[in-house]
Amino acid sequence: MVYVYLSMKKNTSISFSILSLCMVLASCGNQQGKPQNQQMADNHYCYVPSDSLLGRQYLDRKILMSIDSIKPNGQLLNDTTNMVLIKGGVFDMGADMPQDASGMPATALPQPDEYPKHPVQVSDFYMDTHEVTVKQFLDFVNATGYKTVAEYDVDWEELKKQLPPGTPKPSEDVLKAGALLFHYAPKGTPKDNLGNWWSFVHGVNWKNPDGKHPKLDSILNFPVTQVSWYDALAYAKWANKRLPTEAEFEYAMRAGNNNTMYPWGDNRVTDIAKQGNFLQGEFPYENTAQDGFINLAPAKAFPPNGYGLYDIAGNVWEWTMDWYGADYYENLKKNGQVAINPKGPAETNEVYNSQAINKVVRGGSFLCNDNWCSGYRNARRMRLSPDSGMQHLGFRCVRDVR
Ligand SMILES: [Ca+2]
Ligand SMILES: [Ca+2]
Repeated sequence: MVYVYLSMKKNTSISFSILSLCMVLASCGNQQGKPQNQQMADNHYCYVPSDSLLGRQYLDRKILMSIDSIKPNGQLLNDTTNMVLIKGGVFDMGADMPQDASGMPATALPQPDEYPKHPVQVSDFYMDTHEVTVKQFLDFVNATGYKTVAEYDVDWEELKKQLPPGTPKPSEDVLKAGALLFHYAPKGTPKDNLGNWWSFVHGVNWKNPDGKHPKLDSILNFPVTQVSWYDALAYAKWANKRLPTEAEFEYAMRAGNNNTMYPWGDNRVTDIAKQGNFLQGEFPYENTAQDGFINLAPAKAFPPNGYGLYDIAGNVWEWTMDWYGADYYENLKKNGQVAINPKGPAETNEVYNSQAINKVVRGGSFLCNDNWCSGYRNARRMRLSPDSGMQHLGFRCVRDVR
């Protein structure tokens, strides 16, 4: 069983299950027993299954093999068009409290998994200046014939391996291909069940991200959504790039500003206008769209941060490479050294459900506001099962400097 997790309120997280495929990570070079900084310095990423895969027990070999078979686009091998070089450095990763938190709801402030703040060093890297668009993803699909996870019916033989023995097979209809769609809930609907505003809808995928079958030509400049972590990994391999680590994402989001709450500094999101595509109003009941967009915005519709990165806060959440570990920061901090290029824990770890298998997503979406997820905060962490596609989730890529 695969679970979707979105923590929403301080100390709370709500889950609901969807039926879909299983999960993977492709990170190489786990070196248990070495000092943290040495271990991190030696690590590197790869895309192919190997005996040294970090967290391999979570991996779906079939999907990984399919990704492995994708040939990188030769024309993109060294292409850094629409990428920005981010100079590496050391920063304090994790929770930032505002000088004045008066009137701010708990949901707008650091969550337990953002602590403790700890020193991290990242190396130089290139990062896409904007979220990967439908056009870019279309080019990838046209070149490779790749099919996203949401375009496959669920394989019951695979799925049942992850379920308690004796779990009955659901109806065929439930196992049909699809992804998660958001819908506003009537005012007063309890906020304790994600199923009140997220629904698994058959036929939804990256070409039909909102279930309304838009003409593909009309959404080419919008970020691609309804893509799983696998799909993002597959695109990255074709583009000769990779997904950012959680640390790289936060470092890039901060844009050199030390210990500020947001990419633009410390001004509250309610005090500023149009820093990103967020939600105005009360989630999940209404959205006044004062920023001009009730749902997705085209890529680059808002000003970039100090590193030239558009929509690094808001519009769509973005996949990172790392497994989610609720206690990962604590473990790094215990080590007492600067963590060099940390790449997440070897085992995914979720305090609310020990069965959860989650990758980190970052940056918030058009559904974030201070009364809900505040995902536009630099330190805000969110997580999701790697096989899930959602209407407010996409990705961007990075590339090592060689
Ligand atoms: Ca908006
Ligand atoms: Ca974003």
